[in-house]
Amino acid sequence: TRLRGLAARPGSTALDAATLANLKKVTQYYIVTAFLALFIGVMIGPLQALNYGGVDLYNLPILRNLIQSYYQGLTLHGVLNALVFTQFFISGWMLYLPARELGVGLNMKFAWFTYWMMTAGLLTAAVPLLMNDATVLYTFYPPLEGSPVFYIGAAVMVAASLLVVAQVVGMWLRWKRENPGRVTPIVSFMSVATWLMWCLASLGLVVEALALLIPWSLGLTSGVDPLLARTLFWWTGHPIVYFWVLPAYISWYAFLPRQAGGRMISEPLTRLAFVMFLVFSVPVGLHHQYADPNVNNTWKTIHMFLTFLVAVPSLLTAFSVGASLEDAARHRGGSGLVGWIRHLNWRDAGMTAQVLALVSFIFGGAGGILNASLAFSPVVHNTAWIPGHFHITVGTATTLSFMGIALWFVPHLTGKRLASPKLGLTSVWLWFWGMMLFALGMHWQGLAGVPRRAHVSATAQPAVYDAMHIALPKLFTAVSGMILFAAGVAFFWVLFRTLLSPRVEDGEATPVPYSPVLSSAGTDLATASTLVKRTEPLLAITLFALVLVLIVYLPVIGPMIANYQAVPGQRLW
Ligand code: HAS
Ligand code: HEM
Ligand code: CU
Repeated sequence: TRLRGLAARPGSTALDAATLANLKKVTQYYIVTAFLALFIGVMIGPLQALNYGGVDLYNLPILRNLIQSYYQGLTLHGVLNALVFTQFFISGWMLYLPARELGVGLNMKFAWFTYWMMTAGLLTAAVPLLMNDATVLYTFYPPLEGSPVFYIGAAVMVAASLLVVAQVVGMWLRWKRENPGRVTPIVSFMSVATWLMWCLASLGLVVEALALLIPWSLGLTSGVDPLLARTLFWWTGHPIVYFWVLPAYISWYAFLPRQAGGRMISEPLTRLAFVMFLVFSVPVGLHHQYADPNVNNTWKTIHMFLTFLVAVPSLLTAFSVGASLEDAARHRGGSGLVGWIRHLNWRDAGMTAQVLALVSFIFGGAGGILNASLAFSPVVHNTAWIPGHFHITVGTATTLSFMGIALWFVPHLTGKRLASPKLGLTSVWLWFWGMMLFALGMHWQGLAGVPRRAHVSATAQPAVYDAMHIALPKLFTAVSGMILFAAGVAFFWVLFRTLLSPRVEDGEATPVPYSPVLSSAGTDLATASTLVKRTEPLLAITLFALVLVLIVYLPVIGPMIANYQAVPGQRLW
């Protein structure tokens, strides 16, 4: 009875069967599009790992016909994995969960329109990418210049994500009107907070695309100021990493405990963590620009301290989710200081994927805090260390969690049964070990001074790299690429076999795994704790966050506009 589900949540009215079926369909479209993008992106990754292992496959005739250069491949890899996979998965996931939990009617025509608009943006951007007409990497820093079609397609994709924000926030406001004085249920709270954060975060990119990149690439302006463009990019570019990881936090907090056999620790603490992300995610972008000239050091230092502050809600999460897992394992008979870990539900691939993602994130997060230090940054900036860092954050904490989630979410949405769960389990272990080895190799190479974004295996000066004594980390990186290739093949085999199998049951046979809660936020605001009351008004908190962002960004951006330097575009590859 302790593990009784919370399916009938207070204040919620179930969606009618037709709406639910339709909602599941549109969500399935989002999720499948996401994994198709990841599939292509993941097939390119090992070539890059081999490059950092000293093996150059870019001269192979088959590859030559498909991609023009290392950099076209790298652009496709970064865009498909980090921008397309994440955004489609998250849009489906964080539309479905609040719609389901709040149970207020939603406009399904609008939901489908948004999906098709996002897909149209994706296909538009894909054309120049595939034609080597937008080989500008996933950060599209000017003066690197791509086809206007790429920037327009990407802008349409982002605009579509803002329509999902409108849908979810609209749904929440409607729920609030129909349930005055109620505490927002926790999964919806986390989803709405994340979408509002994304709304604030996206402003930088929206301004960069509309005011700078699109007019410039259309030839309407003679050039673009690279510093201003980079600053607007990182306004969005840092918080986008929380937009990638918070949807996994939703699962770690609310669903993973039940999958592991335990309880969520505290709803009030979870609300605090998400409100901190809403407030502190955006005003930190300068930690990507410590090396940029003409940015006042005082502001760089302020962004550094705010970065340390935004690590706090992740630390809260570490202890809280850690406690959930320990609770689960002890309930299953575990004991000892660390011995309990063996008693987690390791036979379940979905749970295993997420616990391994968490383990990788201990290292990814610690590395992030190092990167943020103004003193340490010059050692690692623009080196192979950085891809090392983000493959155990977005590449594992996020991606392996989403892979694990898909193992129950796809059966839930489709009514199909998971094919080869054992192979699924193998694939998540391979991904974990592959990425840990990759991270070891890349961090190490970075410390030795190997640059990122470099076709090092084709260098005309191999002696430069030989002098770095990096034979071992190169070997690790090359081997990790092979392990990850195997992991990818195994995972996608399981996923596509599941998707292509016939529907055998009602998807509800695999329910949403809501965890029981140890310390609830309650249901009535009137009797709720101060923390719960103070965290409820998410719109007002967003407004406060906007003010903070303007305070730390206007003094940085103002002088850039005053000293605007129009630099003409370049195409390198
Ligand atoms: Fe980062 C660069 C700083 C988090 C992604 N980051 C990047 C880039 C990407 C990225 C893609 O300050 C490269 C951009 C480019 O192309 O140039 N990052 C941070 C900091 C954090 C951080 C302070 N990053 C992320 C996340 C990402 C991500 C999350 C994606 C999802 N990052 C930087 C900086 C740079 C940077 C600099 C620029 C570097 C440069 O020079 O260019 C923090 O948010 C991290 C906080 C996280 C923690 C970890 C908490 C641990 C948890 C796990 C607990 C485990 C449990 C398991 C419970 C403090 C929650 C228990 C185990 C059992 C077995 C039971
Ligand atoms: C870059 C390998 C999966 C996101 C890279 C680089 C390597 C690599 C070696 C560095 C290239 C360079 O700096 O020249 C792999 C392998 C993967 C994999 C072997 C697994 C099969 C992923 C996943 C994501 C991801 C799952 C995100 C969801 C990125 C991004 C870049 C990158 C954003 C930066 C691109 C740029 O610098 O423009 N990858 N990767 N990768 N990877 Fe991966
Ligand atoms: Cu950042």
